[in-house]
Amino acid sequence: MDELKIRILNHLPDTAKVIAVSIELIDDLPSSYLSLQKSCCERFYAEDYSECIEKSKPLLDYLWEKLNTGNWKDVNMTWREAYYLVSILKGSSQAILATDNRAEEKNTHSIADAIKTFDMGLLMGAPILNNVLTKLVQDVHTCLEKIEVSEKKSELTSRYIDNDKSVHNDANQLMNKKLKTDTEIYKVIEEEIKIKIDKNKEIKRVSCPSLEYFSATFKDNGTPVIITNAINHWPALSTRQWSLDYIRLKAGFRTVPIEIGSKYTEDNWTQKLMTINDFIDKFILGSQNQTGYLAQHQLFDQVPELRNDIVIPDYCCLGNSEDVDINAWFGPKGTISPLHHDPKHNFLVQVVGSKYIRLYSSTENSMLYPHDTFLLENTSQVDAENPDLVKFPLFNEALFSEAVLRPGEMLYMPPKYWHFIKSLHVSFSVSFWWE
Ligand SMILES: O=C(O)CCC(=O)C(=O)O
Repeated sequence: MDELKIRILNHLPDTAKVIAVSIELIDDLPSSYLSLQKSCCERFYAEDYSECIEKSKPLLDYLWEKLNTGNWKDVNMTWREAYYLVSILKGSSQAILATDNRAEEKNTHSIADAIKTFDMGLLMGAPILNNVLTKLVQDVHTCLEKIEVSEKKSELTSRYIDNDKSVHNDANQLMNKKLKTDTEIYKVIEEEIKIKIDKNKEIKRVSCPSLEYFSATFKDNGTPVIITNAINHWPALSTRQWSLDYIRLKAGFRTVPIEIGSKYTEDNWTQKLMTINDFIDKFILGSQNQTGYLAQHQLFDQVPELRNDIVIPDYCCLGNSEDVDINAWFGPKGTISPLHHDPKHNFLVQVVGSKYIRLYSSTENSMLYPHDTFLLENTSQVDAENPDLVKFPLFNEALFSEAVLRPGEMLYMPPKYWHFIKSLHVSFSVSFWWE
């Protein structure tokens, strides 16, 4: 697999450039740190990868402390850039050693470890050197994909040779059937789980309106709407339909933040970093008694291959289309986003599974009891599913609209529109916030 080493080295600038960048990161870093960082760079370019990894550990530990002290927004950019740089060196060394058949350390480093190191650099660091980590991690993940696919093929072949038909009952295959983007199937399941939408309150659906019609009728009036037949061309819904297997293939070894707990307003709610494979195994296929949700994460900046499967809705050009925040929302049945509002226009696109949506206009504010703390002032204190009417007596008087959002549908929410959202199946949605 020298091929991977060549690809990695091709992405990286030469020694002198990296050392120069490393020396520029002088702000607020002690000289002992800087000399160790320089020596870590030198070991990398001397192809002494195991020594480079050894030297990277105290550097990353030191920076980790710095990054986790105080408020994230106040963290010194130099520390984040240094974290990014050392992650490049450590992750590249791990990947090279893991794929070098001659290296004695081969067995102690895995490609999955390298991907984790790169992702930590992407999540915690600040990009330098043309954001080279995104290219490195993509190449290394592709290399792992190839190994996985060939191992899976040989596993399947040997299972067929054993004449073991149980391969067809593989849990993933069952899940993939459930993830079919077939609206009829979802309607049946909704009936089974007794979701009854009051027709008088149902959010209006419009089939692929023109920009002018959408703008005049919905955007300018601050009226929510579900747009149908506008995104059928997305690869995620057509040529490269998203399924658990597909997501594992493209991003299974990537590390992402997972929200754990029934909702972010609960005291026991927390966040953990884990790979998408672990998240799927534990929280989607497994029987965890806690809910895990990959929520509001800029997954598509992290995994450009998945970004290629989606398209920014044309309607976003009514705002500044250069500045659209795209977030992934991937989780099991039963994830809840408590009643809250956001400052921007939003298209919430349903790719897999369906979600119950309930909306309130800001005219209802006084009956929705927003929290009075700064961090939660956009969130209602009321549990929309089981409101405590003694504490919040006006809640049931607030007017709302509701719907079940199905695959291929796109919900438009004007800025400051209150929304409560609950997934009815394993679900993957993509939101586009724009101004
Ligand atoms: O789908 C969800 O769970 C929440 C989505 C949301 O709150 C948003 O897009 O602003």
